[in-house]
Amino acid sequence: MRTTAASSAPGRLARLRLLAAATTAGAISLVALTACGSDSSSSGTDTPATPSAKAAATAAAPVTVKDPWAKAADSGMTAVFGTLVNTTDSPLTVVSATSTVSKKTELHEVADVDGKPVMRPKKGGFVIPAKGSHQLQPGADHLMLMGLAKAVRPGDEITVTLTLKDERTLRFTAVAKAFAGGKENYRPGMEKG
Ligand SMILES: [Cu+2]
Repeated sequence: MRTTAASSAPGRLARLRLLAAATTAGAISLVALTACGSDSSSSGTDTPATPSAKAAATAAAPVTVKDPWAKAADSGMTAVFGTLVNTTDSPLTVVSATSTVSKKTELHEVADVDGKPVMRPKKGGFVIPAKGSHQLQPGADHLMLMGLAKAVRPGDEITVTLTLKDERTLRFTAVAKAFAGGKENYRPGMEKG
């Protein structure tokens, strides 16, 4: 794979253009996310993270993440996207996540609530079908990084750890890029506190 990268500069340029086009398209869908899950944050259903108790059983998960990326953000929260690929003959479920830059990381979905797209925690987690994949993308399922410890700049590398239902874990790195349309309107004042 890596050997062709240096030899095809024109091809690379074309890919960059494609990427730019895709980003623009994605931006449009994200603009619609105006009511980002703020209604569910006060329900008290969040389970406290207690990963250390079971750390001894941790093993590498048979999952890879294709094309991971993060949205650059100055503060507050941001999202990580990519394609989760399951290499096994059984379905696998991602039940939780952590990142190196956020206090909290949630598995989010975008649901239609009264005709409006709304972000909220995904009940049951992300299910990756046997020998299949599950896509995380703007406007759909994504990893929500909440309570950023610092600004995420384009080019920054964010390490994300996913935990499966069977307690196996997967760590991957997402590189941040500017994503113009990704202003997620968690209403000011409701999130900080
Ligand atoms: Cu979200």
